[in-house]
Amino acid sequence: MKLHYAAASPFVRKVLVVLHETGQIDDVELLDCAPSPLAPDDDFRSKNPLAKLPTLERPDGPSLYDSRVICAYLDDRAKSGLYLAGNAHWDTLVLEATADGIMDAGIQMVYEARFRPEEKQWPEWVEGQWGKASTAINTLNDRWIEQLSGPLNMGQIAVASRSRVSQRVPPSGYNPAPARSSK
Ligand SMILES: N[C@@H](CCC(=O)N[C@@H](CS)C(=O)NCC(=O)O)C(=O)O
Repeated sequence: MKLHYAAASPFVRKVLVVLHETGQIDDVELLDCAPSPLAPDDDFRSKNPLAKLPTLERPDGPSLYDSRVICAYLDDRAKSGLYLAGNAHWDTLVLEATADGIMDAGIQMVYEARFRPEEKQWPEWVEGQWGKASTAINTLNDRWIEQLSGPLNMGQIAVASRSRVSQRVPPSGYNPAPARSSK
């Protein structure tokens, strides 16, 4: 398999952690990639019409894209049970979606500064993204802290993968609740 990746991408980091944790890292060739939302590469777009990382090429089927799809595929391929069963399954999915949402908000803020001309940047919109990220981080503290301990699951991997985003983006009015110990 071939993974289109960039080391700085938090979505790619999720996939890399799953590859390592499930013993599949040697099954994947890493292809360095730097997609731009303004100038997507045609060859890359033929593998993923959204031209986003991560994208996984498989020898036995069409490419997979979106980190959640790739992680679920790798979990199934290795039968590793990272998505848990019963009610815990839904908790894991919501936890992953919450962490992904924090990453999405972080990426939007990075792209606003990186790709939009300075005179067109919109501070209120950036504040709105910060609102999403900080509310979701507070929710991790308030609602999900118990799920962050115990045997490894996909929600934990997603939360761990997002942490660098919230460290990289300069906070503006960002005031999360202090982190609680997870026992
Ligand atoms: N929901 C997607 C988000 C992926 C994403 O936003 N990737 C960024 C890199 S961190 C990207 O490829 N951006 C290029 C673009 O937006 O055109 C996932 O979970 O894989």
